[in-house]
Formats: sequence, structure tokens, C-alpha cells
Amino acid sequence: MASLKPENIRTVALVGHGAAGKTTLAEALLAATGAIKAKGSIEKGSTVCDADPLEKELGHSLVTSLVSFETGGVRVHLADTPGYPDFAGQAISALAAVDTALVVINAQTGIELSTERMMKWAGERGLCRMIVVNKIDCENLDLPKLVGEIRERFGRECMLLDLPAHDRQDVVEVLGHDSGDADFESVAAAHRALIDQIVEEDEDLLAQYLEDGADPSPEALHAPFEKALRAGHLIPILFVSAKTGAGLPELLDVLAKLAPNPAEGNPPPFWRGRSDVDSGEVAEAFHAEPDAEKHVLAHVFKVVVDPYMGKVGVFRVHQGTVNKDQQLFVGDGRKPFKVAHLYRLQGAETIEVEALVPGEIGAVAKVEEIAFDCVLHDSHDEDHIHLKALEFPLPMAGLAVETKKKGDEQRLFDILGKLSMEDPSFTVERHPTTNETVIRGLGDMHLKAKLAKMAQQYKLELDTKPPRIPYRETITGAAETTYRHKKQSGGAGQFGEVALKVEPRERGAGFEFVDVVKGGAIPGSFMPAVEKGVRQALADGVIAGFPVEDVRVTVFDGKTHSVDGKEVAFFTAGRKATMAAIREARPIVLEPIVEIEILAPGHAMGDLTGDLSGKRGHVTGTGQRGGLAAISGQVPLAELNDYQSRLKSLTGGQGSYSLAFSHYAPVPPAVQQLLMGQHKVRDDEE
Ligand SMILES: Nc1nc2c(ncn2[C@@H]2O[C@H](COP(=O)(O)OP(=O)(O)O)[C@@H](O)[C@H]2O)c(=O)[nH]1
Ligand SMILES: [Mg+2]
Repeated sequence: MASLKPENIRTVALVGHGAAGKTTLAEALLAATGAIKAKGSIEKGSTVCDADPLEKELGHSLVTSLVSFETGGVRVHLADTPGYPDFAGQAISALAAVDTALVVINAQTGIELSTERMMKWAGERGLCRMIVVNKIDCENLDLPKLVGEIRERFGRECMLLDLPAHDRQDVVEVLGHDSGDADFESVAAAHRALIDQIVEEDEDLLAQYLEDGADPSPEALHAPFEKALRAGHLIPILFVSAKTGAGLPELLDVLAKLAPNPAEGNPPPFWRGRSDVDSGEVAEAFHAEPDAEKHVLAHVFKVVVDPYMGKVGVFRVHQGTVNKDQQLFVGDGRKPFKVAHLYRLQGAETIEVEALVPGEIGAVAKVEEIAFDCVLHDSHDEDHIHLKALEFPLPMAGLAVETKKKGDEQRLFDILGKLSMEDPSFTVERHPTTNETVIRGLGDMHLKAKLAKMAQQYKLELDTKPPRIPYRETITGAAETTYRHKKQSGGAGQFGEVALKVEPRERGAGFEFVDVVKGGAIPGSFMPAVEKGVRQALADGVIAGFPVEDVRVTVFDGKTHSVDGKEVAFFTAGRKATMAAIREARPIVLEPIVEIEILAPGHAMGDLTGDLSGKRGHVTGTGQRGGLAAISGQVPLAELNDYQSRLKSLTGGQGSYSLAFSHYAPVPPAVQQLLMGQHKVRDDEE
């Protein structure tokens, strides 16, 4: 295509549940438009979009792939996203890069969890949505029933844009046709309903339509059609078979003629500046303009660390034109980088290009400053600009990891750093007290995919176990003790005596150290050593090895020795006195309680609430959420280590859950006994 203008660009994300056929559909579209010579398949592991060895092995997508093709005079940039909820982070970030979400529904299984979620998230982001019912070649389908369900869940705005015909061998488009054969419903009725809905967007057009009753011309319908899409007043339903090719020409036609160009979609919301309570500064909202002549604004929605290309930033141009050899700034960075190579992506393949106009998706490589969600721009006037934040589910599924080989620890941290850079819903935590490295993701499958990637790409083998629960200790009473540390070995001795009191503080109030020693019973110069000893005892834990929190320690007396009084002696006395006092002050162990929210098909409700109660949890509410049963409750985090697999078996893989921290609560006495038993009491070796 010679001169590409923004109005000739379409950006589309294929979203929806796993196995709906998104990757196969992308492949079919590439083949139908001549972008690839022959159609690959999931079964042979030969598709453009599932290019990763692990994707081929598992037979489903793990990351978002970007491809593009040309049809009807436009270039379509397509993002093929993974459908399983575990990889939702990838699909959510792709929504930031496109004007249209094509929500693909598997005709065999109907509306699924990710269908619901993606419809919701794409709607919240203001994307134009279209529903594509795939696999219409399959037998024993009830398509009229599915259409009914789609409307029931997502509203009457979901309207037929085509209908299966000739026993599902092709489809008949109903915007331009008011008669013809269809396998179900009537073309005339579908046509009428669609026109009625569109003309409502334009008063003049509506008046004229009511007056003369004639269909407006396709040209007259274009603007109101786009308006209806933008406002969510129209969510077209299309039928395809990625396998047989039925409905593909019609889908391509819709992409070229009806899907919004960058100026017709809802422009992406940006913020300039940051809101700051202290300075009273308020961030200013504005919209990027898809104007090729303006300053560059491009948003990095995907980062890949490639073994050959280094760090690759994949971005969508929202404003201005990105040119090869141009200087660009990354976020608030002062130093620009030169765009030495500019790429378009075709799955794993990169194609060098000279320029990318608004709406286009491309990539730059080997720019260290680039990070997920950053904005690339060409002028310091555009510093402090951010795309309105994407909301990602909080990763709570965790695994403690350890390298199988000693000495690989540093490599582990480097690799985990790279992986978390690529994936906004994958995080790494270091727990110095337990000496554990914990990786967190959205679910079992997500974490397993990361482990497999580390093994395959980086040849790093890990041992895993459930992460330790971050228990705490506290006290429920007050106690006083005096501890004398005295050591006489040969020449120099050690002497220090500390008398202190421990008291409980309100939950969440933290630790307080008070020194009321009078008359130099403990010389001031030794007091920091005493405090250090106290803090050490609290950090190490006393009865079960977990940090003691929310206590006040008051040192009120002590004794020193003119020769043997030493820092180390007071440190030890402070530590031992604290341990002894805590043991006397009715200590307890606290555990984290989390809010859980479960979405699952209604029939699993009873099993799920029963399961929660059996795990020391309780249900706080139940309801309906977009056709699914929603259960909220509170449950100890310790009971959720294997929740992903329990949920999977109770719901047949149709459930999802999210966790959020709520509060700390005392563990039952039996659990406390168990934890105390597991804790190896540190010997009084000193
Ligand atoms: N019969 C039939 N099978 C399909 C069709 N589209 C995809 N499939 C199969 O459905 C499975 C899942 O497809 P895939 O493209 O990986 O789905 P994705 O998870 O949405 O990307 C694969 O076995 C495909 O061969 C279709 O239109 N008809
Ligand atoms: Mg896929």
C-alpha cells in the first residue's frame, strides 16, 4: 500500500475464551488476504500467532501475538490474545492498543467466563465491540438459542449483522440485503431491526426515514453506524467458521468498511501530569488525536525480552508519525533514543518499515529504558504523559521457588526480573524473614507456563513449594522480666542486665520502644544495643518464628559493670529479656484473612459455598454477575494454597476467583499448637 493514511488503518483484538478459535481465525484471515501462502493449524503447531515452542506444545496461546494484513484498501492490525483467565493480563493490555474488540464465541460451548469478562473490560474501555460466533461448521449446534443467550446477557444492542445460510456453508449479510435465504430468522426482519437501530443515532436521518420509509444509502448510514458502535448502542453479531472459511469474506468486508478507523473509535484517554494531594496538582485528562502531522504519542502495551533481539517494546501509535531514524523519548526520561530499526510484526517475524502512522502497531528493539505501559513521544512538551491506567487482576496465586542448582540464585533473580517486565500480572516477592522467593500469578496455569519458559528458554530448573503463609505473632497481656547476661571466659568478661515490660498495642499500631531508665542504670551509650536486641527478638518471632507486631517495650531498669559492661552484652540481654517477657504475655499467632470473590456457573454454587465453610471460611454474600453466580466471602489465606485446582474440579474449569487482603485474625488453638511445634526453638547458644 503506497501512502497509508490513518483512515485506512483498523486495529482489532481477537478476545474471548480459550479454544474459541481466535488463533485459527487469525490464521484464516491472513491466508484469505494473501498475507501468508498457506493456512497453518493449531494441531500441527504451524500457526503464525502461536509461534512460541511452548504454545505449540500446549496447543493454546500464552501471549498476545500481533499480525497485520491488507483487505479492501485498508491495513488491519490484529492482536490475537490468549483466552484462558490465567493469561488475562496479556488480553487486557491488548485492549489498550485497539479500537475494536472482536469477541469470539465458540458456537459449541456458548458464552464462557472470558467472554463475559472481555465484553465487560472492552466496554469499560470504550472499545467498539463485535461478537463473532465461530465454529459454525460443527454439528448439533443451536445457533438461534445462542443468539437469544447473547442478547439476554449482553443486551438487545447485540444485533445480527449476518446470518448463516445454505446449511452454514456461508452467511448472508443483512445490512445491505433485505431478502434472501438464511438458516434461521428472516433476513428481512434482521435487516429492518438493524436499520431502525442505526437511524436512531441521527435525527435528520430518522425523520427522513420515517417520512419516506426508504432505506438510507450506505454512505448515509456510515456515520450513525460508527456512532452507535462507539456508544455501545450496537454490538454486531457475525458468524464464521475459521475452518471452512464460511463468513470470512463478510467479516473482512466489515473490517474494511464498518470497523472504526482511529478517528472513528473512542480516542484513548491520556493523562498529563500526576494528581498530588500535597501540592494540589491535578492531572489533566485529554485525548490523543490520530493526526499524522502532530507530535508523536505511542503507548507500549507489550514488552518482550527476546534472546536475539533483546528488549522489544511493542507499541501502538496514537498520534503523529513514528519514523525510522527519529529521536524518541521514553516517558519522563531526559535522554532520547534513536529509532535505528522500526518494525511491524507478523507473529514471531519482524518486518522493517520506514514509518508508522496513527493506529498502527509496531516495535522497536534494544531500548533498555522501555518498560511496559510507558509512553514514547518526540518532544519534552509531552513529558509526564500516561495512558489511563489499565486495571489488572491482582496476582495472588503463589509458589515459593528455589534453584535446583546451587549458585544459580543470581541468574534466577535476573530471569524473574525479565519475566515480570513482560507480564503485568506476574510478580516476584522476596521474604527476608522466611528467605523465600515467591512468584505470583493469576492461577496455576499461569505459574506453570512461567516455570516451563524458564526451563526451556533459560535452561533454569526450579524446585517449588507452596509459599509460607505470612503469619504474625502478638501478645494479649502485659509482662515484665529482668535478664542478666553474664559471661566470664578467661580474661575479659561480658555483663549486661536489662529490665523491661511488654504490653499489647492496638492491631496495626506497630512497635514502640520506650526508655525510662533513670540514673544511668543502663548507660545511654548502651541503649541502642538494647533496642537492637529487642527488635531482633521481635523480628525473629518468639513462639512460632513469625514477627511479633503491635507491642510496646518499655525498658525501665538495668545494671552495668565498669569493666565487663559491653554492647554485645546489652544486645543479648535486651533480646533475651524480650523473648522471656513475650512468652509470659499470653502470646498468640495471627493469620491473614482474605476477601475472596468467586465467579462460577450457578449450578456450582452449593458446592462452592460448602467448600468455603469447610475451610474455616464464611460466605458474606451471593449474587448474579453477568449471568454467573458471584460468591463473596472471607477465608484464611492458609486454606487457599490449592484453591485453583479445587475450583477447577468443582466447576469443570468454568470458575475464577480473586483475592484481596482483609485483616489479621488469631489462628485456632490447634493451628497455633501445630505452628509452635514446627518452630525449632532457637537455642540459648550464646
Ligand atoms: N470445527 C472447527 N474447529 C475450529 C474452528 N476454529 C478453531 N477450531 C479448532 O478449535 C481449537 C482451538 O482453536 P484455537 O485457534 O487455538 O482457539 P483460541 O484458543 O481461541 O486461539 C483448535 O483445535 C482448532 O483447530 C472452526 O471454525 N471449526
Ligand atoms: Mg489462541
